[in-house]
Amino acid sequence: MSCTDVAVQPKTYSHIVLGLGATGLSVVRYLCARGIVPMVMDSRSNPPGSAQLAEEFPDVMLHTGGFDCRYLVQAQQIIISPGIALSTPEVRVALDMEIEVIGDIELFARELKDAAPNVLGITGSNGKSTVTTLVGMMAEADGKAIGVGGNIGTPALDLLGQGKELYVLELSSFQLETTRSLNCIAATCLNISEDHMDRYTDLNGYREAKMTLYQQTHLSIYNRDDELSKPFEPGNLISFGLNEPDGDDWGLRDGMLVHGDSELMSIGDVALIGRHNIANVLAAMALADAAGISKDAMVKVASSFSGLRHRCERVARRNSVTWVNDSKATNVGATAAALSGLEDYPGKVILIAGGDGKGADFSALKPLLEKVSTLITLGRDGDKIAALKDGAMPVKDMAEAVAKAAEVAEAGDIVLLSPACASLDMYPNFMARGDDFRAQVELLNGQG
Ligand code: UMA
Ligand code: ADP
Repeated sequence: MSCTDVAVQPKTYSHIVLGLGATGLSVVRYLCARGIVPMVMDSRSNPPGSAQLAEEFPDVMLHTGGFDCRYLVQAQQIIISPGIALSTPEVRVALDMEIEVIGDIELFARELKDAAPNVLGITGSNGKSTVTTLVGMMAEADGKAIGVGGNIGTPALDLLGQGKELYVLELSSFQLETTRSLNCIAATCLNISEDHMDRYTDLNGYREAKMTLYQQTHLSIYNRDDELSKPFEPGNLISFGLNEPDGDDWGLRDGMLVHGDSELMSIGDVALIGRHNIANVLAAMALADAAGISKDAMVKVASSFSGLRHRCERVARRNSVTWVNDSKATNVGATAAALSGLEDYPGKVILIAGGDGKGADFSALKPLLEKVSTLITLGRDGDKIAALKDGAMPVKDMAEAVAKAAEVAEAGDIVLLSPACASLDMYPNFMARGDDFRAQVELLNGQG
């Protein structure tokens, strides 16, 4: 059915949910609980939530294999999942007819509109999940009833109705494109580097989506080491950075993490590894402080939290070779951070990279690849990365990548999976890719 073929008038639905992944299901749950029975559409022929929908909501009609304009043009509100672009032709038709198109986070924000501000918002190109987790743990350590969700995994709407006093939301640029009513206590854009260039025409379009978060907060917390993270408009601003802070800012002085003049903890006591993670801890502390979380709770968490799985995670040490899973490095900035952290590493670095590059320009990796002794590439855009270094070795899958790495690695070396690409060309998600890496490394043990 094309968008111009709207002559046949079907039953109407006031609310249409576009997309039946985790977000779509959470939206259906939210609407049905309020007595609204929506229609659901997904462009895939067998979307992941279909069995669950049929079981939980047998009365909800599901249209698969495309978006049917006959229904869309009659809706009052379309709730779109983050994986669907607003530029999708059928969505454009609805937008041109001034039908409201919003995301799940906007519904969440409207639900809280009469409450005192109780949301902390986190966006940026890299570090969002680490900072979101840190803030969640800090709040918990301070005895607060906390809901942690958004892009990190649990859809925001699923956090409602559980008596939470504070919400910490990780927000992607896709989610922010369809959100305007958040009323955050504090929000941050951690950093900006190129990502999702298959959804945006350029870095500016991507950055603009992220910057909208600053219009929805009482306090904006930016990264003074990254000019692109700074809000377009002046306002109630503070910053974090890996240098001495001014006034009420967060930073480093004499080997200590500090807030203005007040010392918090020694850099050496931070359990996370890498300079980028010191920036993450400072950002988390700034957010936590804005929500009234005690400094004791912040320091306790920063001294003990050693990181999430699949982010520079050491998965094995075998014959004195260290194997590191950084499968969550789905863009150039994240792989650059991992490689920069290894600049002074005394052994050789063997890098496994490649996957779905999402339209990225990989050239920023070239200087950092000098530290890499062997570059092993795989996946759809592996060849583009291989072209950056003489002697790169393209392989067909993770098993071959790990076998090659084991062949060249010697005692004292490090093998790093940090793909600079999404995993979707080869795996359901980055976790499956990291798990495959770990499993292949474990298989080596059986081979002596
Ligand atoms: N899709 C279709 N047709 C549809 C609907 C979706 O092809 O009709 C595709 C999308 O293009 C995408 C996949 O299905 O490839 C999943 O999209 P979705 O919108 O259904 O995703 P959800 O399952 O609802 O999960 C989303 C976030 N995913 C995306 O934004 C792609 C999850 O973030 C998030 O945890 C979840 O909502 C709860 O808020 C994941 C992610 O990859 C971790 N995010 C991107 C990233 O971090 O880089 C932005
Ligand atoms: P996100 O949720 O934004 O993807 P994560 O905390 O999951 O962020 O980390 C994703 C990847 O980015 C990992 O490879 C991690 O090592 C790297 N990373 C984490 N924080 C930063 C940072 N501040 N700057 C650059 N890279 C980072």
